[in-house]
Amino acid sequence: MLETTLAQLEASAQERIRASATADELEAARVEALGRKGTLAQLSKDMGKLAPEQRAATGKRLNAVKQALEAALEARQGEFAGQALKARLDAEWIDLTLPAPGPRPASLHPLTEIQSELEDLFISMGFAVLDGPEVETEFNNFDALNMPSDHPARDMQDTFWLTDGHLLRTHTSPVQVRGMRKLGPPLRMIAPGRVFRNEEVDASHEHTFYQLEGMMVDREVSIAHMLYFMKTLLAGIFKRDVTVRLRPGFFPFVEPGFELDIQCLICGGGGCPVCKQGGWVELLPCGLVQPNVLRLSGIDPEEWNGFAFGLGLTRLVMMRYGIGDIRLLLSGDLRFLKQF
Ligand code: FA5
Repeated sequence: MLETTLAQLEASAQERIRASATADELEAARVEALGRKGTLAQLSKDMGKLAPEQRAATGKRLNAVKQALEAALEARQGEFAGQALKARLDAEWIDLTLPAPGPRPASLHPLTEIQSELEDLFISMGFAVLDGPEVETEFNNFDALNMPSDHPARDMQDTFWLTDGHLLRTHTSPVQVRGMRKLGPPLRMIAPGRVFRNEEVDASHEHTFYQLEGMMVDREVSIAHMLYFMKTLLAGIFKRDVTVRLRPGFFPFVEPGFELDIQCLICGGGGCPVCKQGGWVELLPCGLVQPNVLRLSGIDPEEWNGFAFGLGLTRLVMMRYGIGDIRLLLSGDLRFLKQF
């Protein structure tokens, strides 16, 4: 009786194993036949009811069925694994004889591109391009620009101080100081470069960004001269009319001082995260050089005067290309960079 059931069970389990089309179906067949609560387990329990002389023979037979089913399962699992491997190899197949795609065309980073356009423009107007160190002395970054240690204006630029008393320059203005001392008047210079501020980062503020300083020292320099150069700068970059506004601005190293803002080109002035919903972007602070600044760098303010400006180069790049988040510029993300 048990013998017949065992034979039927083996036949139907073998059939299920053969017929399983997926690894899941195969597993279900295994659980049904060989699982802890499966049919074979049930049969071994029933063996207890047999006469002792029958028990040994049936036990042997039961083991043989179990082994046969395990072997069939393993074989079928092997077939599935083989099929999966073949599918993967077919999908990953590469024709090594095809020609290589060749080097990707490279392009300049948009910051580098605009910086060199501005350098060319100012060189054509007789300006020297100066470079200064990113690690500066406190004196060049602040004191020589009419900001002694107790001056509240220092707080406007959150500073990364180094342990030896130096700092990461907070603006490119210390290169004015280096330029005045090295070249003396008359002087026309620009100084593009990286600056650092310990600031909260958002869509329009980075802790590391680029400025381009400009300075002219000569006899009888006026605000009209300053405006001429700044307008030329904007026309050179935007090559179209942009709406600007000039308002009073305070910087201890210029007097009078101005802020030149540009109507936001991301939103057209309607308000967005870049202009903090205000419609205007601070771009180009400027003014006539404060006489103390000239004096501190050995230039007689009775004889010479000048103007200076500090362009937010990173923001200018954002305006020119319509980049809605400053963080993209230094992200190194090729999907972003490939657009330029
Ligand atoms: C200055 O740094 C002055 N040295 C500029 C100056 C030079 C004024 C010469 C007068 C004469 P300000 O802190 O406003 O000023 O920064 C100048 C420009 O840098 C801003 O208008 C803005 O465009 C840009 N800027 C400032 N902070 C950030 C920042 N965290 N991320 C990106 N751009 C910034």
